[in-house]
Amino acid sequence: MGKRAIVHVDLDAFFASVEQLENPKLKGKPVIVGGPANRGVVAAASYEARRFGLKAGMPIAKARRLCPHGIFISGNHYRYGQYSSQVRGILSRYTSQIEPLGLDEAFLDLTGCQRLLGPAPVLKIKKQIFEEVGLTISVGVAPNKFLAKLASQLDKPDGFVVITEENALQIIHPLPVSHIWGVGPRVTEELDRLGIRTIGELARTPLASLEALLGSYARTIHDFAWGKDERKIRSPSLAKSIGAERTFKEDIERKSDARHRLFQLTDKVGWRLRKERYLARFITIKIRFSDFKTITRRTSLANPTDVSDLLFQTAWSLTEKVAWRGRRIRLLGVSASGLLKTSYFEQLSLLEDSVDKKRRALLAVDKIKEKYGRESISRGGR
Ligand code: TTP
Ligand code: MG
Repeated sequence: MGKRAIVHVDLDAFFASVEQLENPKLKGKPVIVGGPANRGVVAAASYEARRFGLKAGMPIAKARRLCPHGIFISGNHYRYGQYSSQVRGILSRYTSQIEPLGLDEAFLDLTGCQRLLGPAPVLKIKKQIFEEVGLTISVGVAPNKFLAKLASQLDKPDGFVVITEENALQIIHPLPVSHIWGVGPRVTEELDRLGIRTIGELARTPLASLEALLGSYARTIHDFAWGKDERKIRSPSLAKSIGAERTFKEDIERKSDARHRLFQLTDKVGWRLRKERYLARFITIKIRFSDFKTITRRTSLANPTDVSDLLFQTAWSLTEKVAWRGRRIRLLGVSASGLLKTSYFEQLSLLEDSVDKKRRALLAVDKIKEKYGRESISRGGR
């Protein structure tokens, strides 16, 4: 594999930073997000709170003891989802090769973007996220995913670390093994028993003795310890899109007809998204005029969604911006992209209540359609 430019970005104290951003009185104060909804543990602690020894996963009761003046907030997961999509929107200006990890982290593959290899573009990403969203991120740049993720953690918060093939071992070998992705407390302890504490010590341990301890996982972390990692950026959902288009028997002239047709198309796209269990982040419209001139316009949705009406509103406002009056439309198309698995959002209860109600009603209608055929319930355009 040739030299790659992998970037890992990770928002700083994400949930806590959002709370500080939305309530300036909390700036500079120890803010802890967590509580009952998070099984009574700390989900996020601001860097001010971390000075008291607080960290994610700690029981709230213990956190209160360590930091009695802390500000404890149960948090608003729906809002965090909105910030997350806003950040992803900015990242997608740089490449479509994005692999999100959870809400606040992502890998980007910027290989081949020669001008992107220097620090300038990464600083631009940081600047845009700070200026447009208001949050700070830490960034790691390296030839592979393992090193990039490790790099982003080295200078938090608001960090920026570049690891190259040349300096990789010098940087990682003195670090404790717990810096390796996937090495948790249990493995750390087992390695410690063998006298292996640093990544350098792990690298110099023969693979066979690690295999006796860790099985097939040994090779992966041994490779990591030598700075090796061939895994690719996986952005399957971004490559994928779900769309519907229609060429009309007679070209459309009237705005109300175009609106009605677009409504039917977004209804179909919404139905397919829900069936395949995706939420869309972007919507693209396609218009072909009677002279065969074709245009497409794309925009991001306010929030990831599979609700047909919301797809329609955005698609229609895009269509209205196109100067098509006086021209006749031969074909209309809508496609949804930037797809995210619905289950992820449901698990974290990231769907706004009112939207969630609408979705549940739609899902009930979908069920009837599945059973009795798509024509059993038809929705009229307004
Ligand atoms: P992290 O990136 O692990 O943590 P962080 O962003 O709060 O802090 P930093 O990256 O600066 O070290 O997780 C991102 C968000 O995910 C975090 O703000 C809250 C949430 N989260 C949980 O809900 N439960 C958890 O156990 C963890 C680790 C995170
Ligand atoms: Mg983070």
